[in-house]
Amino acid sequence: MNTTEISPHQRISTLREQLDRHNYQYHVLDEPEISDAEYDILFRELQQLEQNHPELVQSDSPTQRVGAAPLEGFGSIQHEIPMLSLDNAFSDEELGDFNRRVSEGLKAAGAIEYACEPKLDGIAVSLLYEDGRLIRGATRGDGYTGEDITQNIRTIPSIPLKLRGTGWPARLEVRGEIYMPKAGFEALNQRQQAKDDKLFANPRNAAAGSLRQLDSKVTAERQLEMCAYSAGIVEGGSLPEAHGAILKQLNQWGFRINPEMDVVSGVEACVDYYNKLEQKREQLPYEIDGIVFKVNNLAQQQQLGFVARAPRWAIARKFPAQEATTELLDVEFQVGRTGVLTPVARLKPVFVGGVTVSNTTLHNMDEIERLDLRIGDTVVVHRAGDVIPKVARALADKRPEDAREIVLPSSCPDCGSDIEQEEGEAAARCSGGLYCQAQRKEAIKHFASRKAMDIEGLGDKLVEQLVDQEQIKTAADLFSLTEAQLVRMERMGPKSAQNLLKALETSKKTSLNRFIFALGIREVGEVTALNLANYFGSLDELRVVTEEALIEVADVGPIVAAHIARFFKQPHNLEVIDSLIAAGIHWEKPVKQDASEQPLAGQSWVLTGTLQSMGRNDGKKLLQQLGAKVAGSVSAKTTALVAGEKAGSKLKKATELGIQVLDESAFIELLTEHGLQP
Ligand code: 9MJ
Repeated sequence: MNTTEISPHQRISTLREQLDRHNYQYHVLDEPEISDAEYDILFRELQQLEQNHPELVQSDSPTQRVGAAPLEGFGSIQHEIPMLSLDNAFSDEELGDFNRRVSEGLKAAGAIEYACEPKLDGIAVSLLYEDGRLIRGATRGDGYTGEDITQNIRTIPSIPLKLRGTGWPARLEVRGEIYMPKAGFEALNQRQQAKDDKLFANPRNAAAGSLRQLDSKVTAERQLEMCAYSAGIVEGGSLPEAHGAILKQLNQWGFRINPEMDVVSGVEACVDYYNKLEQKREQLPYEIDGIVFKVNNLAQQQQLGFVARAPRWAIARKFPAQEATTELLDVEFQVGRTGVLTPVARLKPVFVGGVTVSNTTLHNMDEIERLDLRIGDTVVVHRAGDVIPKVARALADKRPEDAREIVLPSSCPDCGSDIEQEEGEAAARCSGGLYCQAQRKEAIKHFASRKAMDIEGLGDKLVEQLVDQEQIKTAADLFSLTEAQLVRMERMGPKSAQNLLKALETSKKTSLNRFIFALGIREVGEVTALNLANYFGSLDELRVVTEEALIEVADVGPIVAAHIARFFKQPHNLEVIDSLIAAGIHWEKPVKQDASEQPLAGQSWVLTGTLQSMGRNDGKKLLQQLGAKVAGSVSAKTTALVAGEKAGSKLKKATELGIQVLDESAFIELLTEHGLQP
């Protein structure tokens, strides 16, 4: 058809349809079909046409999501059907009690079917659609009366202004949670900081603050999402008979539903679901504070009914709180393998994130300054998932009069040597080297660790005792230990002593890269150790190497080269190495490999999204082992992109630039081809 034949009215209608569909693909299905730039071109064309033909503007046009004139205040709205809250369960037992009450209430002998959904930490809302058009949006409020936030709701791209498809009831109330994804929250706080504006404490507060704007143009600038989780009013039509099926139907009508939603049978499966999501929690792009379990069958829901203000057919199994307050009792300085002093917070024991925390690292003095910490402060401790708990902030208004400043010691708390701090470095170090017993202990622990010499049964406590009692001074002394010496140590019987001696013997057969890593040279991790082993092929070559030669090795820059060269110049290091070799440590000669011969030499790779079989960092190390450089962002120089689940903008950019993209299985195939495994 000739374009001149298309009327503005027709073109506007086509553009609206296209934009609505792309909006749905992007915000509801997470499956964009076009780039942001292409979307913007269509959007601008529609905007221009509507400007030229104001009579054709409609309130549900995609251009109308930018916000309307500010309000004086919010009107209030009575919920025709109250918006109830959920009962909580704080343990598997309490979840079991809930399941028992449900079974008894239903007089059911078999397993109950439950719909499981992550519990989003946001603001509950109600959206009313009449004849498929959004006519009203309200907050939950106290469950009976909420605030009219229609103008703000209309700016949220994952909320349909008109329903998609067909078959919706003439009056339909959709309920769900409005939340701010973690990325949007970080970006918002960065913008706030740049403007010297107040920061939001968490995504929930940011979402609430953004929704409570009288000026909806402000709301429009915030990255809010809405996820539907139930229906309220249903008139002039009907919905499916099960909760899971209702959500799928809502999804088809244009609502985002949680992709993790699942329907399972029986309470054990609910516990499994909870555990699985707890593991996944940190990787989710939004914050959740538990799992909601709902009896799936609607007839059963009706049979169970309500108690007080919560349904009997649903429960929120809460994750352990990730934050708790406690007192900072003291700060001690620990000396690490390379002499770095690490301040460690001694805390009044506090239960957080499912464990009791009584001490945690403060990393360095810069961190203490950033947190403005004093001994005696009340602090907020944060522990998420399996990560190390950290002091998130101090509560300034709770600081006692006698709070003490935290000062870096001027001499090593272990050996008394001077403490030095290099210009521009956050870390302070003990200058004692291997004279310092603390450094020696850490060096031996590192030598014995799993990724180094892998000496089974030689735990940290035992190393500490052996050094404290002067049974060993260096790693080489480990190999002349006797059963008689070992059985004198705490918790060491003849059997464990014999096992340890056996493990020491077994560890003597190793590989050059493990041995280099075990030496504990500053900045030489596993990957660098492997690159060094492959490049030089023998320890003798490495011992006499110059800094210039070292720089040729993949992954080695001038600073690392200087550390390596310095290490091999120190007589006592060479003595220890000689004793280790004399004790019988040996390896097969690696095939000497030029850096340029590595399979991915000269290539630049990027990793994005979530990988199931390994962490992103592991993936990075494996790529480096194959000789690739691993970059943080996609550019024209990128050779290939590994895209895990939920890959976002990097994947989009790589596709736009025509860069090779590998999914997880293709990546694993590549690794296996080169003899590596995740
Ligand atoms: C949240 N917050 O994610 C409910 N919720 O159902 C989910 N909240 C809910 N369901 C009935 N997924 C009342 C509240």
